[in-house]
This record gives sequence, structure tokens and C-alpha cells, in this order.
Amino acid sequence: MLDAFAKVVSQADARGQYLSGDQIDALSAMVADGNKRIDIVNRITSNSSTIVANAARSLFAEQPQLTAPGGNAYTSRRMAACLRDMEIVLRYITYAIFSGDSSALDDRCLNGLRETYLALGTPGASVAVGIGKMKDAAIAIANDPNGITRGDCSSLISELGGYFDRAAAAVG
Ligand code: PEB
Repeated sequence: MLDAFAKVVSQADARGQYLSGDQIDALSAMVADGNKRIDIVNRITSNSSTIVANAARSLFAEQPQLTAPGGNAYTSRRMAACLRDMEIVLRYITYAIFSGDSSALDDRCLNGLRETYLALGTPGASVAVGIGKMKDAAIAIANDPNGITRGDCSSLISELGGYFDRAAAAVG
């Protein structure tokens, strides 16, 4: 599990070289935007239940077969497992945006998840749709300009979106 700094150090060390100017510039930019990054994590974390619940509600409205008898989210046990899975994915995405690196998300959440869903008979494509819905909600919340000094968050928001896309692509 790496963060953006440890990742660059490990890449430089693998080549036996000092950090490059480009690497240092990229990390400087990350430090300069550090408070925005932490704000994003705080916003998503404090709205996580709403993000998960609304995404799940919208997924089940679009794919009613999931909650119908015999469906993959039918019975409260499976429904609970489904909501829990979405919460887990969102939690790992907050780790990724916090550390500026996807390795915690990749290694501890997404690695083998497709195979797990195949073995369980859980439709990965539906999970991917749910993750896409969490992406839209999380970006709306993270990028909401109300009540804050306006600044440029575009690169952080696209980084955030990338982690959701990565999670969706890992199961879809
Ligand atoms: C992954 N999900 C499930 C299981 C596991 C995961 C390991 C099996 C064990 C269990 O039920 O707890 N666990 C989860 C995860 C990590 C982890 C991401 C990462 C660290 O440790 N059903 C649907 C929807 C979808 C869904 C499409 C969006 O109809 C999910 C939610 N996951 C779902 C369901 C089950 C499950 C288990 C329904 C239960 C399947 C079953 O027992 O039939």
C-alpha cells in the first residue's frame, strides 16, 4: 500500500536515481492542493450513507429484477451485503483520493473482486452501474461550490472520478 510520495520514491529507487524534476513538480502541486484533497475526503466521508443509499435506490429502480424474488439483492441478507459492498468500495476510494494513489484500492479491495462476484453469481455489471451512480453523487458533493471560496478543483475531481472508473472497470 503506497501513497503518491512512497510510489515516486519506490520508482526512483528501482532505477537507482534521484527524484526527477517532473516528479518533484507533481508532488509539489499535490502538496499545494492538499487542503482541497482533505476537504474532498471529509465531504465524501460525512455523506457516505447518503451516497450509498441513493445510488442503491437508483440502481434497484433501474434494475428491479435485482430485488425481485430470486434476484441478487433479494432477501434482506443479500440487500445488506450489497449495501455493504458499495460502502466498502466508497471507503477504499476515499483512501485513494486521500493518498493520491490507487494502490490501497487496488490491492485491498479490487484485487480478485471480479472473481469473487463470478463465484457468488453476483452481477458485476450491476455493481459497476452502482459504482457509477456513487461517482456522480460523490462528485456533486465534492465539487459543490456553495459556501466555500471558489477555486480550481478540476484536476482533483478528475482524479476522484478516475478511482470510481477504475473500481467500476474492475468488476463490470
Ligand atoms: C465482496 N461481496 C460478497 C461477498 C464478498 C463480497 C467477499 C461474500 C461474503 C459475504 O456475503 O460477506 N467483501 C466484499 C468487498 C470486499 C470484501 C467489496 C473488499 C475488501 O471483503 N448484489 C446485488 C448488487 C450488488 C450485490 C448488484 C451493488 O444484487 C452484492 C450490490 N455481494 C452482493 C451480494 C452478496 C455479496 C457478497 C448480494 C451476497 C451474495 C450471496 O450470498 O448470495
